[in-house]
Amino acid sequence: MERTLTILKPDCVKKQLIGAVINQIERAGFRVVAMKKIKLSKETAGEFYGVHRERPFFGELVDFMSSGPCVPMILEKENAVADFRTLIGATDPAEAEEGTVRKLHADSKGENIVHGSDSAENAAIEAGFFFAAEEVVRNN
Ligand code: IDP
Repeated sequence: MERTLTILKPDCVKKQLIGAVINQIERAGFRVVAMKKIKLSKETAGEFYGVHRERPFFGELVDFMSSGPCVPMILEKENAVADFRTLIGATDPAEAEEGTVRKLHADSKGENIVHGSDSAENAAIEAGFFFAAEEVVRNN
């Protein structure tokens, strides 16, 4: 079993797609082992995306990620990191495969509905960013 960290981004919450996206995630075989709804400050959003600090879109990304509540979750599945990135599709919805979460719901490369960790190592770091050990509970 592997874990990945996702965030249902503020556009997902604003569009009232929390349920629809979690449904797609669960139907794809992922188990939700941790979940909460929070509103990130600009500072916290900048910290989470610190790796992109020098990129031209960093300010836009921080403004967007702190624009409203989001829903971080830890998901568990065999091959969770790679399978989740397949499920959500390319960063830019225009380039995402048909049927992927971003192709179905995202408006732009910036406002693209979901985050998905890019490695198991980063998944563990990102999980620790949002969740304390006692908030992570397997279904059975
Ligand atoms: P990923 O989320 O598909 O792994 P990354 O390249 O790691 O994509 O970028 C992180 C996030 O930064 C993206 O999901 C998106 O919200 C935002 N982002 C990436 N590239 C751009 C861009 O060119 N313009 C605006 N926002 C961007």
